Amino acid sequence: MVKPPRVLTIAGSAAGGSAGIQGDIKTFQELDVYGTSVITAIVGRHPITDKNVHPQTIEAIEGQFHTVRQQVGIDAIKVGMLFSEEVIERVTELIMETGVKNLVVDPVMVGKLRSVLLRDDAIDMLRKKLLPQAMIITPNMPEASLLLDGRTIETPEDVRQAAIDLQKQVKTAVLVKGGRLEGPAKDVLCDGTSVTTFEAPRIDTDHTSGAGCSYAAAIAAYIAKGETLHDAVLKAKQFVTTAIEHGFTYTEEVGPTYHAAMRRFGIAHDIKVYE
Ligand code: PXL
Repeated sequence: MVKPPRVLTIAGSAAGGSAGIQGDIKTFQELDVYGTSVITAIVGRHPITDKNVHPQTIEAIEGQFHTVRQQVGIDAIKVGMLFSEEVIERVTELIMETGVKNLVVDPVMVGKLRSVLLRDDAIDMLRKKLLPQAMIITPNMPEASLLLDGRTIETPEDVRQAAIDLQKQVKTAVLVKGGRLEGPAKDVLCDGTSVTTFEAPRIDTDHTSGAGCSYAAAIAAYIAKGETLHDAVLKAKQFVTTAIEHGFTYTEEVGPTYHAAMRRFGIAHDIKVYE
């Protein structure tokens, strides 16, 4: 009997199917792990303010969490959108009760379509309560900047220094994603003993919606499958770079990455890895 490792995503529902719960579950399926979910909020289309974000009640979140624990069990967890202080606090307690150490936290704050995914007043709670519990956190450049009190992060050197300084602050491994750099997409992993850069070529596309979610989901999937943190990041970067390479759109808008790309076409680009 085949029993794939179990990976739980705790995140928002992204109706468009590219990001959040939907993007994570597609990623899990592609990587042959058993995906489960706790939906923290339901996000509609193009909200400029947070009016189109519908947070779920603590009761609804607890109910989903208990279902997953009792019916399935958990080998690894990926956390995405949490939205409020209250949800961060309760979700952190629920995670700690499980004793699961394979915890990937994507500190999502603002989506590509400018939806507010985390209230401003919740950043401190995230930083103090949840992030120190993680095995790895995966901020993009704007998120790393917010976590480092608004510091400017523009160059590859800034990205590297941000990874080092954030690791010292939260005392957990940090992957700062350089997707907004000019030139190659250099992501820097700092685990407290070494600093490693994972570099992919820049892909000329607008269709990257959900890339950050899928990257973190893929890291969680590979960790659940027994990979080291370093190899999980490398393989997840191969997965997401390939998904971006084959990104597409059905409309005039920013479109999704193609979650099935690596399975259908193989790895699109070599990832350079160096200290
Ligand atoms: O890509 C960030 C993100 C995460 N989670 C949810 C989202 C988005 C972007 O729109 O909607 C639920």
